[in-house]
Amino acid sequence: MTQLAILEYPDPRLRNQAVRVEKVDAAVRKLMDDMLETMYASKGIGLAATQVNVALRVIVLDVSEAKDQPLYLANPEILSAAGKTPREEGCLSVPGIYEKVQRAEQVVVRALGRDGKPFEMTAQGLLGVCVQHEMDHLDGKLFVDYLSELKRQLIRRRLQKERKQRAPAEQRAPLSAL
Ligand code: K2U
Ligand code: ZN
Repeated sequence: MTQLAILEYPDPRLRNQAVRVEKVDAAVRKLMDDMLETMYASKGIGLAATQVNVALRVIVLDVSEAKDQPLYLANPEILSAAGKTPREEGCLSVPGIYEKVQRAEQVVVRALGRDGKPFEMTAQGLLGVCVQHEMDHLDGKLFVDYLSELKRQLIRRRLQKERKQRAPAEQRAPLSAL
């Protein structure tokens, strides 16, 4: 398996619209496995293919404490949603930022599993929020889109400053140029 690079906001590729997979074949299964490895390594509980620059409707999740209950969803669709609940969210593509977002308390989801067979599941609580968060990614939507423009601007500036500080010395502008 391979760890994949996770795109960071405001990378425009995070806005790509993912397309349905035609078949859960060996290539899609490898993508699912690589996404899961990447998610665990990044201490996440969900990951969408658009976050690793693959515009396919594939998400992986694992909200278990022991990190041993992975879920693989291809072409996920929300069949029904009920209730409303605010919860603080984070995102591996918006590191270090946590903000409250209002989402449905419970969703019924239909998808293809890693075996290519269709299944349905009812997701609530953290799993329900995570499924909705990941499905937004497949439509190029980020949780920061639910915040005010001012907050988004502040987040963009903070992340760009942190990226500059993280950049290796050879990529930083020489002091004489500052
Ligand atoms: O999409 C992602 O970047 C994965 C998120 C999924 C998520 C977002 C909001 C609420 C729950 C899950 C990451 O897992 S963010 C890190 C994280 C980890 C545990 C709980 C909440 C957030
Ligand atoms: Zn996210």
